This record gives sequence, structure tokens and C-alpha cells, in this order.
Amino acid sequence: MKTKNYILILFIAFCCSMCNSSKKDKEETISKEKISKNPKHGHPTLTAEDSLKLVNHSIEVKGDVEFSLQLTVDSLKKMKVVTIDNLKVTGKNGETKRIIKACKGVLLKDILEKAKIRQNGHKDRNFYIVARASDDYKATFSWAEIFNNPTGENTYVLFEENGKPVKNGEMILICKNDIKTGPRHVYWLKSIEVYKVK
Ligand SMILES: Nc1nc2c(c(=O)[nH]1)N[C@H]1C(S)=C(S)[C@@H](COP(=O)(O)O)O[C@H]1N2
Ligand SMILES: [Mo]
Repeated sequence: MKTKNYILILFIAFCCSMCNSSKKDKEETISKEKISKNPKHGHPTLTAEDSLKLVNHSIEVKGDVEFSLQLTVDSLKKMKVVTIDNLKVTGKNGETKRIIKACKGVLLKDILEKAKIRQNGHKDRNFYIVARASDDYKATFSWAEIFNNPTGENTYVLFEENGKPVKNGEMILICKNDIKTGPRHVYWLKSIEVYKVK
């Protein structure tokens, strides 16, 4: 009798655990479905036509600057061009999306020095810089990051990769020393905006 009860309890416990694990599986499938259907999380592949609509032939440098600029690939080529090797693009989970062998670009710092941020004395340093794309994707930098931090030597506007024009716009912005480089990798760059913290 005792053994019978024992077997019965074991059987019930087994059934319960099976039931729970299948529920968990189901929950996981549902959450995965939600992610893949949510356009904010996935990167829906654009048609060539749609991608072309996002391309800008020049980027505007504007806001709190002395000289607003319209920069084209040609005008960037006349600035101090640097080559960046083995640029890794990593996604939000740290996965490597791609490695670009050789890129050419200009430091964001050089562009901002050309436009000259409108500063009132040396303590006027509270500015933020927005790199905006034509699909309104944005990345933000602070004055200190660019002018008083290694990020200043690692943030570029690129126009060439492996000897060819960059894809997804004529110019893209990257920050090479970010832990995950995907988020501040701005395709279809449209403007660089400088604003003073109010
Ligand atoms: N203009 C623009 N740039 C963008 C995005 C975007 O939606 N629009 N997505 C970003 C994200 S979230 C990542 S991870 C990287 C790399 O994306 P990829 O895998 O499509 O190259 O691009 C970034 N740059
Ligand atoms: Mo991402």
C-alpha cells in the first residue's frame, strides 16, 4: 500500500513538471513571435527602391555652430582622411554583424572644429551632438565625449569601404570604441546637429 502511494505521488509530480515545461516552451514561442513581428526590434530588409529614397548627397552640420556646413563626399575627401581597418559592427546582444576590412572617413571632431561650436568661454561645454539619419534614426554624443575623451579619436563619418562607396547612404557615422558598435552606427546620415543644454 505504501509503495503504491509513493508511486502515485511520483507520477503526479512527474505530470506537473511536464505540464510546466510545456507551458514554458509555449511562452517562449509566443515571445519570439512578438519580437520577430515587431518592426522596432528587427531590421526589416528594405527594397532597393526604398533604400535609395533615404540616400542624401550631402549632410548638414547645423545648430549652435558659427558656420553651418553642407558636406558632400567630395568635401570630406578634401579634409584629413583616415583609414580604419577591421571595423566590427556588433548588435545589441554583442553579436558580430559584420567586419569591414578598410574604411575611409573623417573624424567627427574635425567636422565640428570646422563648423566651430558657438561657445561663450572655456566653461561653456554643455553641448550635445545628434547624428540624424533620413529614417530619423539618431545617435547622440556629448561635447566632453568628442573633445575630452578617446571617443573623439574614434568617431568618424565614413564614405568608403573596401575601396567602394559605403552602402546604405553616401555617408555613415560610426563610433569605433563603443562596446556594441551597432547603436551608434548611423546609416543614411542626414545631419549633424549641435545643441546647447538648456
Ligand atoms: N539609419 C539607420 N541606421 C541604423 C539603424 C536604423 O534603423 N536606421 N539601425 C541600427 C542598429 S539597431 C544596428 S544593430 C546597426 C547594424 O544594423 P545592420 O545589421 O542592419 O547593419 O545599424 C544601426 N543603424
Ligand atoms: Mo541593433
